[in-house]
Amino acid sequence: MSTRKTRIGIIGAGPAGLMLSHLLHLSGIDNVVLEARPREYVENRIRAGILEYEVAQLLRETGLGARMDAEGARHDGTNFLVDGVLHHIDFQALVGKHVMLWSQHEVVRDLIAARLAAGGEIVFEAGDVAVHDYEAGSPLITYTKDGVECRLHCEIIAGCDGFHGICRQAFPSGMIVEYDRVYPFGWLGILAEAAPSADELIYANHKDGFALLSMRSPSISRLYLQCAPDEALAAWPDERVWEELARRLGHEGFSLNTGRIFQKSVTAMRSYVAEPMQLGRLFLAGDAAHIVPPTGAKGLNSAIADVVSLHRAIDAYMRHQDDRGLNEYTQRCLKRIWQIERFSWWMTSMMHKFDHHAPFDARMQTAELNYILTSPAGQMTLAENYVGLPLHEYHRS
Ligand code: RFL
Ligand code: PHB
Repeated sequence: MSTRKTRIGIIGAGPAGLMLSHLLHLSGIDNVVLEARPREYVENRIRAGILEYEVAQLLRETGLGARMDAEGARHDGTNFLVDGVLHHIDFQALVGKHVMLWSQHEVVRDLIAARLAAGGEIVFEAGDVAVHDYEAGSPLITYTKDGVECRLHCEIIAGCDGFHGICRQAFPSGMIVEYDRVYPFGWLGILAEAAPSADELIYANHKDGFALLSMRSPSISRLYLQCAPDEALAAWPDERVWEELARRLGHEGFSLNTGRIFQKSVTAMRSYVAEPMQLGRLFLAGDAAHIVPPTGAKGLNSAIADVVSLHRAIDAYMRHQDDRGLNEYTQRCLKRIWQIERFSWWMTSMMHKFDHHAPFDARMQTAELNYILTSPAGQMTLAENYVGLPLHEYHRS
């Protein structure tokens, strides 16, 4: 049995947990991260690809921007393909901001490297992680490492353990209200050794279903197709994937670059929010508290927004015994999160094929798209949300 102490115990080494650990370290606040998976797994988990303007700024300001600026790509706009016609949305012209294309696993790699270089502690392959006594004010985390039982005493527990983690589930039933929407489709995603076929992303609304062209580097494409939520990968040999992508993304002057597919997976889509995000000294952040469908590219970004808020609250408490930020954490985060939920739901509703749509609903979707793509006000709404709502505005008291 090993017993020790830290100030903040963080569960989960995804973007939320690692960024919180990094921000706390920069404020001189001792913390330990417990992660169920091995380091190699966490560093190679392929997920999101777009960073909001202020999230990219935050990485730079906290010493994590060098590789992103050297190897990532700045995107000043994006494209919508509707009825075979390409519409360009110029973020820079509309709202004076851009986004960065930089993979989540690269952000995670840089965060892990920075924490370890600074002497930070991340316990990978921590087993049977459980939280105790957080309502009483003297929190304890128990776990096992290499067969040894460990006890970590702390002042605050940050539950950054994703949607399937244990922290949200530790809330007694009746203490949490869940808001949930499951969509009747998923995304089949591939990574391929193929130069991107466009400079910026293409979001396609096609009569046979949504498609998205994205990328990871000048030689790697990331592409998605709307499919059934439980689609069998066996039904999608590589040739079928390329044919379908070429059809749904096709437009004048476009040709789809193809290459070896080295990753293929299906992701189901849901919107989910748990309220509240705090119970006593246990705070939830990121996917542990909320999920969005990926259409708005917001999952990773909203995980970072939560921990920016949590870090500020912890910092004020540790420095000045000011616990207002901690007490108002749920309320401050949820204000922004529901904006993100709305945008992600709206993008998803506007871009996908809904089999149950009555002809009236289908016309409404077309009208919505026509408005957004032809009205400067509509385009500005899209651009403002896509580049990211301010990280701090929603955190003012
Ligand atoms: P994460 O990244 O899930 O990290 C949680 C970490 O907690 C660990 N963990 C535990 N550790 C200790 N004890 C336990 N009992 C634990 N249980 C879990 C996990 O191993 C993991 O390391 O949550 P975080 O930090 O909140 O970050 C959120 C983002 O990862 C997420 O919102 C996005 O990646 C969502 N998402 C996407 N978002 C986008 O914006 N664009 C995308 O293209 C996109 N693709 C995706 C995605 C999420 C996916 N998931 C969750 C299946 C594709 C996939 C497949
Ligand atoms: C991605 O590159 O994986 C990506 C980009 C934009 C999205 C979703 C996923 O909206």
